[in-house]
Amino acid sequence: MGGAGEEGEAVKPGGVLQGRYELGRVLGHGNFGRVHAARDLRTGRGVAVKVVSKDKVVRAGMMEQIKREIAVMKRVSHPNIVELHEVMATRSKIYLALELVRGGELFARIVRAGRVREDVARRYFRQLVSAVDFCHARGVFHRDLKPENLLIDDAGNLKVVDFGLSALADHARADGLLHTLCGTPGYVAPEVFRNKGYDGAKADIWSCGVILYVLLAGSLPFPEDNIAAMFKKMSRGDYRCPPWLSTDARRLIPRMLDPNPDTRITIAQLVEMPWFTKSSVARPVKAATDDDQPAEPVCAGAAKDEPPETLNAFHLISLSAGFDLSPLFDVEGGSSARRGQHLEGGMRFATRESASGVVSRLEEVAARGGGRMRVTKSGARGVRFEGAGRGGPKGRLAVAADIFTVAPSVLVVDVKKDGGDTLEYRSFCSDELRPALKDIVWAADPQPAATAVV
Ligand code: PIT
Repeated sequence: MGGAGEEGEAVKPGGVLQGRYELGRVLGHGNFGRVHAARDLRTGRGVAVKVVSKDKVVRAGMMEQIKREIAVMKRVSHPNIVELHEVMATRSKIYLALELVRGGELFARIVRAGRVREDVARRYFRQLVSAVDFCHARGVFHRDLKPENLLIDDAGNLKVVDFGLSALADHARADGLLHTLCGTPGYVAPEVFRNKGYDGAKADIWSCGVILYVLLAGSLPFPEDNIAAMFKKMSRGDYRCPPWLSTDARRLIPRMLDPNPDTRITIAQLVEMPWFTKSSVARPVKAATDDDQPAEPVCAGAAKDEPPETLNAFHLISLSAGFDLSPLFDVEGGSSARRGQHLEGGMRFATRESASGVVSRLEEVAARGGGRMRVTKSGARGVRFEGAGRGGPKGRLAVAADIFTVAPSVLVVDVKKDGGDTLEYRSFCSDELRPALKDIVWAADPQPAATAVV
């Protein structure tokens, strides 16, 4: 939404506008003013009111822009676009009474969840494309599409807001192209940066491609720490897809993030792509054939399998080598962890095995010693076992393994010495425990270059 503006006069929660709208909490900041939740006193209906300071708009020379925003919003009435109910004005303010969307920004959801499951992303993305297509058909180009400008309502439907930077087709110059440099770095198409005119529809499709990538990957394809470097990467299509993206997503994203607007996918083509058309009902797994090989460019880092269901834990874990996840935790052994070794007297690993599978594996290890060890505690939260004999001078070796769920199908198992001699424990770990657990340890891909998330 950007462009926050403080109000000079008392338009405050609890106040009543024009005897009609009782203002509530601030929902966010639009261009030139705040957006409040409000109640229409005549109908009792909830609305959102964007309060714009005329003074600020005039000072910024943006009166035309506000007028355009209003004109555009009147033109576009669509279930996935925030509706403009009414415009009011006083000497110093303009008020836009808008459809109330209570669920907040899609951006906040991505930040909270890390990323979004493909089926959920597909639903949002279809609604986004429906809204964008509708706008384009009416000669409206949004030009600032990004997750901050996509709201989610109580029913989980997406609503596009902020047409403050939008353009109408009639603003194109004689070359048929738009020339204003606008938008948000990270989401703006490379041809907009080039400043030689651009097709507003193609530029919006690029932004939708970035949004799709962000939804599925949880990060920007072209991080924006340095605009020049970012532009170079955008122009070369230099980005990578994380390993969990499906093959269909890997085929679609490069068609949207095509640096050449002339060859970039159109909405008509996009809605025919398998990722877009896929039904949400699970289909039987089909054996791979040669026909499955992509004809078009596929996003680098391709995985052959469907993505795992789990969210960001996979990403975190994939960045940690096999057995030692200690960089993810701030408990004991920090210094040895930083040296990339096992925890002092402990080891930790991630697994996609079920808790009961981990427990029986640990019980097997304990049983292997031919009665040398006995299990003293066993349950879904972990296992403890110890030497059956008297043990050495430091007592019986005891090992405790705690099991934590970090995501729906990812466990972290934390193995510690719970008694006995450290050297004996270490050799038990390296000679018996580690080899026995090797095949259930969820390890980073053996070819990190192919799966790195840039
Ligand atoms: C909400 C809820 C809602 C509307 C908005 C935000 C509107 C935001 C907005 C509207 C604009 C604009 C910038 C932001 O230029 O129902 O959280 O016209």
